Amino acid sequence: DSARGKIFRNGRYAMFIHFGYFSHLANKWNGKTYYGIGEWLMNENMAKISVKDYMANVGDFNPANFNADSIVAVAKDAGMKYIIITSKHHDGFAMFHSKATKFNIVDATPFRRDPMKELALACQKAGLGFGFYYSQYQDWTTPGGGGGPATDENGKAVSFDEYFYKRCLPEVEQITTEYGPLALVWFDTPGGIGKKYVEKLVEVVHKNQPAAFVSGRVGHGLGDYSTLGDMEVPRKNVPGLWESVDVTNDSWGYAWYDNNWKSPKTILTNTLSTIARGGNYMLNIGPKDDGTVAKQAAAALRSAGSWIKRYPEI
Ligand code: FUL
Repeated sequence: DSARGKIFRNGRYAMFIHFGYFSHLANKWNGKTYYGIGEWLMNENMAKISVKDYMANVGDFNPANFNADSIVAVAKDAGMKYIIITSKHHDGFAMFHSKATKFNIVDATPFRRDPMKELALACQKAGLGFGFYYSQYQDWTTPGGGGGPATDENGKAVSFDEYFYKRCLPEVEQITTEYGPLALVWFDTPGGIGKKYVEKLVEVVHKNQPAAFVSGRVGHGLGDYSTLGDMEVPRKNVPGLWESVDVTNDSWGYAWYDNNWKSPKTILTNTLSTIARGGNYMLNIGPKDDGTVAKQAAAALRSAGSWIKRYPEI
């Protein structure tokens, strides 16, 4: 399909957004701050939060000031051409109105809105590409998911197969059919996932969204392009179709103390050198607990954008 990946191939510069229940926690749990990437807070290497405790407190998450149009305005002013946002990260919390679990932002929080729908529509309106991040293998709160509980609430063993067919696949069906046209689906950390599952995911995305790319991190070499290591901006040329994923500060998900902002000059240098080497540069923002974008990130992106936008052919 010649239309497939058009937005990726022409877009080159994108906004990555890590947004979730972890944005509310902001790398703090029970009054203690943890240092590391914020979306990993619950993990055993960080705050080691039990599934029960993690799920029990999700009702405190209320990003009431989330405004899709203002996020899209930052991306546009930055010169970015598409946005990829976390619909479900490793913590298993669905940031859309999932039909497969109640552990989702509409049913489990006072926010009650579907921010994925709002952002999809705002991108369409502004002429930006849009796509989803989806953690297909790791799911730390769903029984059977990678790194998740091995049994259900009744103590019955749950296999990865059950997690896949009851949770993962139905959700991938849902995000690829209910949110308009997608530029790509960004799967991540394939870990020990079996090839038959990856084949199924690729098939579903390509069937429902013929123009969408599937990220290389889907696993088993079945993606449409490759992604370098996290925050890896290459200093030499890289062959093939590839992207570099990077952060505006240090953490993907919001961490309250993280003020190590990249300067506009660094953003500009990274963008241009990545594009010049044939790659795409996807730069992350982690919206805050109230859903707003940190003003330092917005300012740096806009400042770099004032130069980038003078050269629309880049
Ligand atoms: C990683 C994930 O484990 C991180 O949390 C983050 O999403 C990054 C972009 O990919 O491998």
